Amino acid sequence: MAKIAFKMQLKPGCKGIYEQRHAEIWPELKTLLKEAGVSDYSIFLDESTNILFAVQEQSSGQSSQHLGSHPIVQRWWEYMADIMETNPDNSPVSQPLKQVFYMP
Ligand code: RM4
Repeated sequence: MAKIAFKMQLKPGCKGIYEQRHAEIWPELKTLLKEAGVSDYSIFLDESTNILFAVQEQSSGQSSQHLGSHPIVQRWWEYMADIMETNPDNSPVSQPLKQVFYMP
C-alpha cells in the first residue's frame, strides 16, 4: 500500500455543494475506486484558498486521478466540473504533493 496526496481547486462559494455531493457520492463510483485499489480516501478544504487536499491509500499504483478512462469517472468529473477548476476533459486540475513527514 502507498499513501499519496494531491491538491485540487474548488471554485469560490462552492464548499456547501461540494460537501453535499460527496456526502451523496455515487455508489458505483465508490465501488470503482475500491476495485481500483483506492482506500482510506479523505479530502480536506483550506477555506482561505479553496484548495482541496486529498490523501488516499492505493494498492495498485493507480490513484483516483488515473481513472479518467472509465465512464463512471468521466460522468463524475463532468458532474463536478461546474464547481472545480478543471482541465479541458473535465478532470480536476490535480497537483501531486510530496510527503515531507510521516510518523507511523
Ligand atoms: C473529487 C474529484 C476526484 C474524485 C473524488 C471522489 O471531487 O472529482 O477526482 O476521486 O471527488
